[in-house]
Amino acid sequence: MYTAMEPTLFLMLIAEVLQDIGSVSALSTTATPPTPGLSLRLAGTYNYCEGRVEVYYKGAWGTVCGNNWDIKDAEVVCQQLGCGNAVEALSWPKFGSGSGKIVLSDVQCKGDEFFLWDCKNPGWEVHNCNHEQDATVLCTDEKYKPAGTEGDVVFMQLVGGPNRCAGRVEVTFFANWRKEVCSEGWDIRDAQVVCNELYCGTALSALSDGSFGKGDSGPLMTHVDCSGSEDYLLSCPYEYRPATCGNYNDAAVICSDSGLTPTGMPDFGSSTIFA
Ligand SMILES: [Ca+2]
Ligand SMILES: [Ca+2]
Repeated sequence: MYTAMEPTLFLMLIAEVLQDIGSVSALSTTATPPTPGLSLRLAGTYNYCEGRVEVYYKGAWGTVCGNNWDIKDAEVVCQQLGCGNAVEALSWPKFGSGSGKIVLSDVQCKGDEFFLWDCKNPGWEVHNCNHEQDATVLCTDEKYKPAGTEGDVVFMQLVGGPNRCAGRVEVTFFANWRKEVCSEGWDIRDAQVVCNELYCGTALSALSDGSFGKGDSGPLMTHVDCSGSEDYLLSCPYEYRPATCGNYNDAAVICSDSGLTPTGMPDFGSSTIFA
């Protein structure tokens, strides 16, 4: 059945498709955002992308039982962590057993979920397992573990600029290697929250023209919609887009404490120079 579509709706759909051309997986824009309080890591090795699967749940790290653990489950883990593809899914703790609670078991991923806990499973802490069955994953990538990360810790910085108060916005959400913020809907109110959060004064400009370069991690956030009074950028409404920014540049900010003018030129303080 094909009913007449509103012309405007049709044009919007075309625009959306055109915008996403060039990045196949960018069509998956309906992903649920990272859940505060939940996190994922691979433990027991130096490598962020290889180890015993651990989930941060109710304020503590727990393990995942290897019952029915397979390569599709491992694929979701690797993708969620930004670690490439799954190489191996093990139902035993090759890199050592975990301790603490076993928080997930009998995980049945289709393989395209964005978060391990979105895969079908019997429920939190429902299992009949011990730590000799700790699920373990090896991914294609090799990365050193980020320092000082636990739970849903978020770290934000401005990169590519002359100092810490101007640059491309980079947000690190633990258990998600992606850091970029797409400039779709990026405006001065969003920039103000960034400047506040970094103690950099007032926002002089919200840049969406590719100033300060481009990151290569892939985006964490897009369509950021701050009112300007939020304390943290992640307190603002936003959409989670794990694939790409499409044709959008990375969001960037110039705060007053950077010493730059709103256009990015150094501010020599014209009134004193020409006095
Ligand atoms: Ca499975
Ligand atoms: Ca906005």
